[in-house]
Amino acid sequence: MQFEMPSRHLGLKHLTLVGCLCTAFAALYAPTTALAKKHGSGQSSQLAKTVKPRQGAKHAQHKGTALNEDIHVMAWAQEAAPRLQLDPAWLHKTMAQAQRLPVVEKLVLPSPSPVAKDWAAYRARFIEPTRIQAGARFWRKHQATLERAEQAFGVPASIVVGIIGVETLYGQNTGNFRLIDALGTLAFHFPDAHPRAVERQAFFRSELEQFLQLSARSGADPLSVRGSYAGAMGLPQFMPSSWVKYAVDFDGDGRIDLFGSPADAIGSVANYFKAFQWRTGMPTHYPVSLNAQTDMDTLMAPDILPTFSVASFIAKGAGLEGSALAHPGPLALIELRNGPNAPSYVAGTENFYAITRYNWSSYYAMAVIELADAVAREVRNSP
Ligand SMILES: [Ca+2]
Repeated sequence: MQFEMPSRHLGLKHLTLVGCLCTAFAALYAPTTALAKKHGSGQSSQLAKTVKPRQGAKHAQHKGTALNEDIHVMAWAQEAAPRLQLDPAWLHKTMAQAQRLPVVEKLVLPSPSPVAKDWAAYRARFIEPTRIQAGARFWRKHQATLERAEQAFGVPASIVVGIIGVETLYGQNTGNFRLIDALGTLAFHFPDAHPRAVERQAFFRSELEQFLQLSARSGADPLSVRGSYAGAMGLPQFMPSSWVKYAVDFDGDGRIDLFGSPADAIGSVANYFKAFQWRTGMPTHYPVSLNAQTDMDTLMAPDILPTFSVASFIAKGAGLEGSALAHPGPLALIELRNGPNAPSYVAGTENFYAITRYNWSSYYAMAVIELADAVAREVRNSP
């Protein structure tokens, strides 16, 4: 899932949602690259030894050519094995079976004919009965785990449910690209036509390396792991670097399995937000009213980065009411465009910003929040 959307403070022109929706949204919003997940080392984590494909899941065979036809790949493997402390024979054997996939190279490029951003159209994809019902089932089934995660990490159950729903429809769409092919392609053949090709290729090279280390450490077969075309894995669509840094064993079975353990996925999403400074009890956003005198240039300049105190927000002509007037932290004026119609605006808090650390898009964040609310209502109203 990707689009061309602003994230000015990050210097990104194009944003990407990682996951199952990539293909669906490639048509609607220009696809690019970019993943919200940051690099890092940290706790020891591992891939499940056996990654079982979802029953009945179809693994489309993506057509490609042998990745190691490129001499750079084997030269890299030579250099990388000692640096990554990987068995050279294992690394060579693994990379010899990796495929360069032209479809992946296409998917990371911005659309040649971008469609105007349209929050209403975007929203309609996620806030709909099938996803809300699936979310309510997930919530009821995992209620005790969600409550435990809320206690442990301070992140509301609804937000965790919203994320897993937007990312993979509660595990129904976790992606069918072999990780080794997706990451191998982007690590060595990231399309030059992309405006940030050099930087993105380096990012994916690092993700590939972390994926290989993760596989080797846990004894998992790297050729059996599948995910999005951009290399995101499991129910929460974690990139390898996020898996290494933020994934947790939340069902206590001694391993981290973001594919087969909803509990590990729930704990890992909550831990991710805790790491990105989720503020327990703080709303994500408030309604805001604007008028002809509102100083839009100043208010829009920091984009989604919360910058303005309540007093400063109001002084610049952005009206707030009720509990928003007592909000303790900085706010951002969030603009959601509606195609040819007038944009929608909200006042985003630090927690709105935290959701955009999962995926650098205010449209994504708003979809997560609204799905979270819709599922919470459904669970309340028909327990
Ligand atoms: Ca586990």
